[in-house]
Amino acid sequence: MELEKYKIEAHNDDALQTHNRRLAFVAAEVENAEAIIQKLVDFQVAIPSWALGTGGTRFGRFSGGGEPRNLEEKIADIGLLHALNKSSGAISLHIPWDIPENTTNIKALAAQYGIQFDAMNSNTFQDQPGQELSYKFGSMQHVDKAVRQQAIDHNIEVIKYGQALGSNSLTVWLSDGSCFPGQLNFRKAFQNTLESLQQVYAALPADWKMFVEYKAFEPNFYSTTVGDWGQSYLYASKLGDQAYTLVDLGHHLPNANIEQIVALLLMEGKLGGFHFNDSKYGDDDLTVGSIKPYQLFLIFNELVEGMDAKGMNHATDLGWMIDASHNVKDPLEDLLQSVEAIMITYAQALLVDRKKLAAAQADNDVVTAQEVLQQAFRTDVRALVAEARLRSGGALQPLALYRSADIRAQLIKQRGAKTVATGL
Ligand code: PSV
Ligand code: MN
Ligand code: MN
Repeated sequence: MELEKYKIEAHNDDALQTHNRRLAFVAAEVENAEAIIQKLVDFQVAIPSWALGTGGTRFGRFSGGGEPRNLEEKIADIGLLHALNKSSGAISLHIPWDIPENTTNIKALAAQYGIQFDAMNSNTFQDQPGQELSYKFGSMQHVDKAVRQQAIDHNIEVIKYGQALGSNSLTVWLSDGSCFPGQLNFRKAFQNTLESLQQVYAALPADWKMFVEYKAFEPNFYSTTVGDWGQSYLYASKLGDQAYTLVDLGHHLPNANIEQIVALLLMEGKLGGFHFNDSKYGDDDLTVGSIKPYQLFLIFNELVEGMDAKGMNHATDLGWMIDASHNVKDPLEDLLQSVEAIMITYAQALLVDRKKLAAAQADNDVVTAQEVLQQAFRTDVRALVAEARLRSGGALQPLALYRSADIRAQLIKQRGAKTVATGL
């Protein structure tokens, strides 16, 4: 379904007076409101195809109604999000969950909604029906060369789909590892993985990037062969200039200092992409900003500082994506909340008084350094984010409009009350 333009306009007319009052207040408070609004207009966050259905856990899945039943409907859902917030203009596909039957038609459909194809994701963590060899004991790390070759071939096939759709990056997340001590020779597993990744890297088009995503544990619970940023950095460095580390916020051991990891990877020119989510315990994939908003701010603070130091373009030089999905919320509402949290936090990071912070650091003035950061974090920038949406043709209050327009009810009417999106 599509959200008619007049509904957005009517919603904005109703909300405009209150919005203008809030905007005037924050614009008077901050120095660079116009520049921040423009940066927010430019910033786009890709939506993963697998976040549009209820995620579930290994204990169960409670399907929601009106979930997209195929790739076309997933694109339509992201089209809805993008119409509402104008910041979700890209989709990230997972193959084989999202195999396009006809890439030309799919590309044209996405273009109708103003949606581009973000990073392509390969899947060698599940066995597919009819698959010749099993990934039970890993894919690129496997002791059997034939299994490794199957994983390599799959990744090259994913690149081909991506080329046909106009994507320009491949994210490789491997669940490879071991569940028990002694199961695996760590060095051989690393070497096999490196050699396999090198084969895929050799097939990468010249204008593509390859993202090596790490994760501390799950589904393997003793060791993971790309388990942390050090290992990912090692692979990416050995692979070459087109390979980068991808940071998924949920993939660290508890209390990891993710902002420091981000700062150093950026310094080394090896940070490639980001998967946003939030978590309390492990890879919980909860709504961005729902559990640790200050940590998210500290990460964005490093991103802005590190990218500016290198003269990087915030909007285009890193891959920004949400990687979250779970059991209890309407997935589209969850994604609207996640994008909003990202935009708010990005705006707050842009507010940080960098000169004052650098001076405080040079003086070992710990108190002022904290004051500078928290001054930005505690500023209510929601009106700046809303203004960026308004200028781009989106809705002032996307979530409120989603509810008042009864979008989920219409999706259920179209697609049925018991639908299961393909994916996790
Ligand atoms: C793994 O936990 C992960 O974060 C990777 O990005 C996967 O591709 C994605 O989730 C979906 O399973
Ligand atoms: Mn991820
Ligand atoms: Mn994950």
